[in-house]
Amino acid sequence: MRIDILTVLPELLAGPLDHSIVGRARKAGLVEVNVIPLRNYTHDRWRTVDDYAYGPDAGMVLKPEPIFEAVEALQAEGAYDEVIYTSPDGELLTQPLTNALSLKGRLLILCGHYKGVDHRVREHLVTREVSIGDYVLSGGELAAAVMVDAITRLIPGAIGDETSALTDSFQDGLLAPPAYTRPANFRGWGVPEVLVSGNFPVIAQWQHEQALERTKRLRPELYKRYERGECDT
Ligand code: 6GU
Repeated sequence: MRIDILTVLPELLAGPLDHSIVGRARKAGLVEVNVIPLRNYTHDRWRTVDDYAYGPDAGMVLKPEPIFEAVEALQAEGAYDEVIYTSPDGELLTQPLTNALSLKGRLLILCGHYKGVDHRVREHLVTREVSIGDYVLSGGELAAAVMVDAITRLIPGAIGDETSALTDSFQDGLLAPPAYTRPANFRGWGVPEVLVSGNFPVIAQWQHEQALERTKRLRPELYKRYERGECDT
């Protein structure tokens, strides 16, 4: 899988994509992630990527020319399955959407910035707009890092224990059960008896009950969807 990220702030993406599961998956060749500076596709001496918005509102808007030039140059190396624009207007990033994106071969993420991007980019280049939650970020870079992380961990081999991505919260529409490690007694606080029993079917049953209880209590709307069988991961 290949994910290209087109951005005016490549520095913001250096840290999160170089470590842990994403860093290792990149080194192992499971995913290719390229951070591409939008300014590489400008031709003036100031490397201008934005301009004043038409109309009365203050603020700068990303110009269409460098974005079209960049995307078209990149597309010449191979077509994208999706050209994603990060925006609070977009479809919410959920586990089902993440699962679907992880099955694609080639993605481009265009990071939104300032007051936004010239609308012709969204109409004629972008195939999908994605938001990571109902709040406003200063730019799409952190959202792009979130997307790449959520997608990469689903790629077979990215996580040491092959099955552990399947037991994530949300993967079955439920929150994850509590986890414990040693010591069995820490400051007088114990570990649930069942977990130290070694009886795996009983442990699995307990974990499922815990997942149900936690989801019902902490995320009632998620629980209702689960009960109705609506979790379409
Ligand atoms: Cl993807 N971009 C921006 N700028 N703000 C957001 C977002 C994305 N998702 C939530 N807020």
